[in-house]
Amino acid sequence: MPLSSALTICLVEEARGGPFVLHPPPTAAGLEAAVRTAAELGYDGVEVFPPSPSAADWPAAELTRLTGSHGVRLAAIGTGAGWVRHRVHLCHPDAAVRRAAEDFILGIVDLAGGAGAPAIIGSLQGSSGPDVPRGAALDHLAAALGRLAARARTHGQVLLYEPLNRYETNLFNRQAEAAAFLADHTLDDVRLLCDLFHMNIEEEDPAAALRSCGSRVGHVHFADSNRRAVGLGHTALEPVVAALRAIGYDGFLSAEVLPLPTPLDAARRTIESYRRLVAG
Ligand code: LER
Ligand code: MN
Repeated sequence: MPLSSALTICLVEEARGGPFVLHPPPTAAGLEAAVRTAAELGYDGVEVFPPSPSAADWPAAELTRLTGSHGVRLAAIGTGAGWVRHRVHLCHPDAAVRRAAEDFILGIVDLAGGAGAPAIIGSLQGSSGPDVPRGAALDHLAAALGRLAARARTHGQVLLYEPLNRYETNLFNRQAEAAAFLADHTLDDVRLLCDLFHMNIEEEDPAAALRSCGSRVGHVHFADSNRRAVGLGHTALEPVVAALRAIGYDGFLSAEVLPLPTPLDAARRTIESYRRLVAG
């Protein structure tokens, strides 16, 4: 199977400054325009960052129809709105808040699974802190990932867990350490989301890190060193693509980048770089 390209669509008003390419209003017309843009530029898929799992907040019920009618696949659905909007996460000292985070993710797992895609756990993983030391935080994380992956499995999906850079979490910043944690806890249906922006900060050698994680790699956020579109920073992408090919990765390279200099420029620049590096 070849690699595939994807473009991020953020429907969360509170995340307007975030690293997502298209930021349409959370309406059916807004979502349709964004999906159409991705399709017209030649993307294979879209990755959606919705405000919640609820169809009351955005046109969730339209997702399958819109992707189908524009001939793009749904690459994944993000859960970060649980953090951005509600400040819940999986390592919070309060069990009720941890539960709320898990319920939010379960809703997205069901939504994504119903649409044939995996859900992403990024910022909702949280961090350890004075009230939740590292050991306890990792116990919370492992338990939640186990329950969430079991739900994803009922949809025939894996769960995507994303190590983040040190400024966003203190749980796992490097891919191989996260892969070892998943293996130690026999979390076999949890795959790594390898974000090349975070990896540029944390890894000694991003390509080597990908090679060491092998089949644990489940999704890739395709970003340059400065979190701009690939081609607008200084990450060496050729070795990264070679590493993904070497491990047999056949998923998405999904552009989770800042919409700079404009959303359309970032989308165009990404697909040009993708064609040069992957398809060319
Ligand atoms: C989410 O995919 C991510 O990479 C985090 O940095 C949250 O923005
Ligand atoms: Mn990411």
